[in-house]
Amino acid sequence: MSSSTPIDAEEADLKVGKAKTHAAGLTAVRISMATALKQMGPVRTARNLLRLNQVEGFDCMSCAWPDPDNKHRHTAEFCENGAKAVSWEGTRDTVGPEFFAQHSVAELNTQTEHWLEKQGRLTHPMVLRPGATHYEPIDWDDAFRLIGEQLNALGNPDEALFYTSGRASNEAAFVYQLFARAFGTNNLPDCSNMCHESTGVGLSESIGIGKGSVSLQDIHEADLIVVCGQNPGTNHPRMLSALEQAKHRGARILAINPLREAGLLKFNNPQTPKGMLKGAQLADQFLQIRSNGDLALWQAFGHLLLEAEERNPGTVVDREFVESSTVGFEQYRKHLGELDWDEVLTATGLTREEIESAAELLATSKKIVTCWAMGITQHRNAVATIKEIVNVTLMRGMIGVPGAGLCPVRGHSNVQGDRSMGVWEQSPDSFLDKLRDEFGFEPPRHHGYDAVNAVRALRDGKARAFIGLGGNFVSAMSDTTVTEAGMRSAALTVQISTKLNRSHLAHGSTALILPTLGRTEKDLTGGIVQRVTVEDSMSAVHASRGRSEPAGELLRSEVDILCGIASATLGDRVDVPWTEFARDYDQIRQRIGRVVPGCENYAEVIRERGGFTMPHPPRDSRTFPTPEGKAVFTASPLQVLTVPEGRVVLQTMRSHDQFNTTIYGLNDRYRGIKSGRRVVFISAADLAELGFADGDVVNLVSEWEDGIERRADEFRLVEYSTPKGCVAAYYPETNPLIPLDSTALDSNTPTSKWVVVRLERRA
Ligand SMILES: Nc1nc2c(c(=O)[nH]1)N[C@H]1C(S)=C(S)[C@@H](COP(=O)(O)OP(=O)(O)OC[C@H]3O[C@@H](n4cnc5c(=O)[nH]c(N)nc54)[C@H](O)[C@@H]3O)O[C@H]1N2
Ligand SMILES: Nc1nc2c(c(=O)[nH]1)N[C@H]1C(S)=C(S)[C@@H](COP(=O)(O)OP(=O)(O)OC[C@H]3O[C@@H](n4cnc5c(=O)[nH]c(N)nc54)[C@H](O)[C@@H]3O)O[C@H]1N2
Ligand SMILES: [Mo]
Repeated sequence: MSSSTPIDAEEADLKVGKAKTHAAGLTAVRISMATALKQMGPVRTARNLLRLNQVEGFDCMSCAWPDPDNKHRHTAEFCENGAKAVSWEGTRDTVGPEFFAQHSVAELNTQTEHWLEKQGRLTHPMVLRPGATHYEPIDWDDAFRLIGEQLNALGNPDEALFYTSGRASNEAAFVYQLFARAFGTNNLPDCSNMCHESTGVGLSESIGIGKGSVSLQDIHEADLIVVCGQNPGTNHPRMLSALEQAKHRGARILAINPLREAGLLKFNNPQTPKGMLKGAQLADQFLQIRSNGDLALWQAFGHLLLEAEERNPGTVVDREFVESSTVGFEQYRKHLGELDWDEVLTATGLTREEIESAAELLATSKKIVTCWAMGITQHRNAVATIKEIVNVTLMRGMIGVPGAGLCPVRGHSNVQGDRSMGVWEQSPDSFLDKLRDEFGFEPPRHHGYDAVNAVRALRDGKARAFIGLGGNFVSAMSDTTVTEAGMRSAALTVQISTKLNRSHLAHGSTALILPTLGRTEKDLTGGIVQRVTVEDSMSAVHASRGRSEPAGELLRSEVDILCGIASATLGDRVDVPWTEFARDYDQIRQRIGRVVPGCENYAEVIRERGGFTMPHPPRDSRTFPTPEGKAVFTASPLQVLTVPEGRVVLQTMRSHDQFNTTIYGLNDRYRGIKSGRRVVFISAADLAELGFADGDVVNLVSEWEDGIERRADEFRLVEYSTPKGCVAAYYPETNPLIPLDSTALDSNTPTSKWVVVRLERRA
């Protein structure tokens, strides 16, 4: 199977330089300002960048890292990549009816993701009628009516899919899931299914709640911060300020990653004169682990900590906590009593000494925070790995005490909030009961489709309509060929978007593009200044209000659009005041306050205090809402994934110049790549063994148990420091290689960090 992703002409100028050993610094400031000025002009730049992450400003959409308190907040509380996200949204270029009249869908399909988004902001609702070659303008009301007719014509409500990308506000998310359930389905796949789902599953099982247990204050108090499977220098640059402050206090950092990411090594903080001059050395120890070695590593940590406890009883295991608040410790201890070191060393590619010295850090530190992201969650055994991290955390009693805890670092700025609001294909009955009591209808109880199952349903003709609240499902999902074909077989696809992307072009028989306001823009729906609310990675909820002029007069807010669709579809089938909701979001917040656990008096609290932190029993009171009422030690078998002869394992990741499928530019500064994205980072040892050289161009062929060969063509090999057998390339170009069925056990997340490939010499 092959998918011909268009190739950017600029790729011809691809240049490979040396990888950097430190992150940020003056270059970052220069780049943020230059991008901002080019895209937005001076007035919008000043207005937007200075309001970023300030009290009464808007929440940066580039990641879910929390805002610092006033003591730690800078006047310019943004990073290079936040500035890029804001500038990208604030561009003065627009894409309207003339553009679509000029370019057919077929022609647009030959363009890259980078080109498509670069054309500017979508300004008009557009429709593509069955058999048409071009999108044409449509009135909002006609668009809503058309969608309503098509949804109501489906055989049953479960033929509709309601996808959410994690940028949607709490208000939009709440209205959206309410609409889907009133319509009659729990089909609410979201980007979380491709992202931190493994975290949610693993943490729910072991601590009873799927969210991280730390606040930013804990990071400021920790004496050991573990950063595992995460590239904060690019994806959460504001986290580097917190790490830098931690280092100044004398905290230590342990980094675990196959790549020596610049942001893990050293940071020159552009926000402080001290940082500018000296730069902070970040990782005290760096474990350059093989892909997927983390389960073995954390088992080895557990094993070594238990041994240390035996040598000096009472010094490593927090016995009081283990006895009073956990179950399963004895079983865990027995399980890890015997450890096959050969397996551990094979899986991790590390030496025993390296592992022992890291374990020593874990044994002797008093307050430990462990952070992780996609390098952990997007693996076959991701859930087991996360539970293993929890085992070590529980053993040391590092949860629910200041300065310690579990810190999954979320991606999209409101992905966590969307879940809290009920965007979940498996919402529990307790939530659905509340929804029923509040709105007087019976929500469906059977679980809906997650992202992977949504594609399967499209492929198998079980789903026929797709609504996307933001995002770019077609490019973000695995197995691009299957996903695209599935979308094309739908009767209806609707995308609520800010910019043009592939999901508008791989469309159903009838397709609509509904242009919406972004986070930075003034929302005057209903004639009043509206605010929305969001929840960050550390469960802090706060208000966000955009100030800049909308990119077009016809743009509507997400809430307004969703209420329009809901009202046109459901008429008076349910007793929900859609029109009032859209006129005043406080009305939605009042309902959130009555339905969503932990959000009591939501409207008032937001109005009066601007924000609050959601309850988290393990963090707040060391109580664990599991069926056992205690935190759970788990024993997982040690599986070591192996790679067949002559093959390598590919991890698919982000460059410094992208936000998921949004490609800002073709550089990856920290990794030394200029003007190109079709590169594969590979070790010198693999190059030698496979008979290739740096600079060779290859096709990637993925091999999977279904016998189908999936391909992505024309990638330049770049010699790089990565463990032997483990290569890396950017997503979304590599998504055609990931089989739809290759997912994490229990969470069904595509295994984006583990794809077995063969390199094929180009003739
Ligand atoms: N600027 C910018 N910011 C973003 C995003 C963006 O695209 N651009 N995306 C947002 C989103 S949605 C998300 S989810 C986050 C993603 O944030 P990250 O998780 O940092 O994103 P990735 O680029 O996927 O990086 C994965 C990291 O894990 C490492 N890794 C890969 N495999 C393994 C492994 O087996 N073990 C270990 N220990 N490490 C491994 C990789 O080398 C890489 O450093 O960032 C968010 N913020
Ligand atoms: N191979 C591989 N695949 C992956 C990953 C990986 O690491 N490797 N990572 C996965 C992860 S972690 C994630 S989260 C997903 C991301 O999947 P998505 O969230 O679906 O994708 P994005 O690229 O963030 O979506 C970009 C589009 O969102 C729209 N948009 C931007 N801002 C707004 C807004 O304010 N409102 C609305 N309505 N629309 C807006 C724009 O039209 C833009 O084109 O991808 C996943 N896919
Ligand atoms: Mo994500």
